[in-house]
Amino acid sequence: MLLARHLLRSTTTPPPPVATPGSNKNMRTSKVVTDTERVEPEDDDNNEDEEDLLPPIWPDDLEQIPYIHTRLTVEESEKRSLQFYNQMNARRSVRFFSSDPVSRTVVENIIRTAGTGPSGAHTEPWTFVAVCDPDVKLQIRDIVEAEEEINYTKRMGKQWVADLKALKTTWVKEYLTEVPWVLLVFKQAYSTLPDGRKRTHYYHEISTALASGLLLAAIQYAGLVTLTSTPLNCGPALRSLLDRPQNEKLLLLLPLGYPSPSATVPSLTRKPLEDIMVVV
Ligand code: IYR
Repeated sequence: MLLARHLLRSTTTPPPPVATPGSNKNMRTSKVVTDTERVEPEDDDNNEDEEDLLPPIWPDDLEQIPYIHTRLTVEESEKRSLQFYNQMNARRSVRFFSSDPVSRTVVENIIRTAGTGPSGAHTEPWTFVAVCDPDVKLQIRDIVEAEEEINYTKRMGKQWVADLKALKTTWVKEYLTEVPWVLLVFKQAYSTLPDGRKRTHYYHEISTALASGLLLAAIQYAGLVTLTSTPLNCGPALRSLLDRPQNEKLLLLLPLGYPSPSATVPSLTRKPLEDIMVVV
């Protein structure tokens, strides 16, 4: 049987990640449910015991409701897609921020927008922490700068540091205490049921990354700027500072605000369409 399975696997296209029932027992393997990677169940995990199964996330008889859709004309669609592209093409990663305030309502709306992203089995495996408290921003800065200094001088290596030189990025992150808001995006690997059993959040990393893309678009659309950063090795300290639970891991840290009047950005261009699109 094992051999048959093996042969089958080697002659067919790879199966999608194996859906683990999310029981405690399977958390050993569901740890392996790392997003887009293939999952090999452990041999002794083949027989999913009925009592191991969690109730499905959604009931089998979940109601289907009409999808509300307004059809645009081709002309309108072309016009809007071009307008949206122009708006998004003006987005840049900005490293110089003004301390001008940004209303909480705007922050709530952009996070609502991020929360519209698709997610594996609609598990919505994300938490967006919006920090406006100056003390907490200072502590975030201290944590990030201390780690980034080690990153730049020891962990990243000469090639990486050389590749970043023109971008004028360093381990000093003044903007973290200047901006009105710092957003921290956490991915949730699983959730815990009231009885303590753990439910796997399928594709939690890609789902949260997709939601973060929507967050960036919403920030741009709201007339604000950000810097998409992935502070290497800062996750555990920031998670504990912000009192986030064990199932959450930091994915991104984004200062949010207005650009300072003297803000500059590196003169970079984007790949032309021909280089990023293949029509088959
Ligand atoms: N995380 C560091 C280093 C860094 C890495 C990349 I790749 C960049 O595009 C920019 C910076 C930092 O934020 O400084």
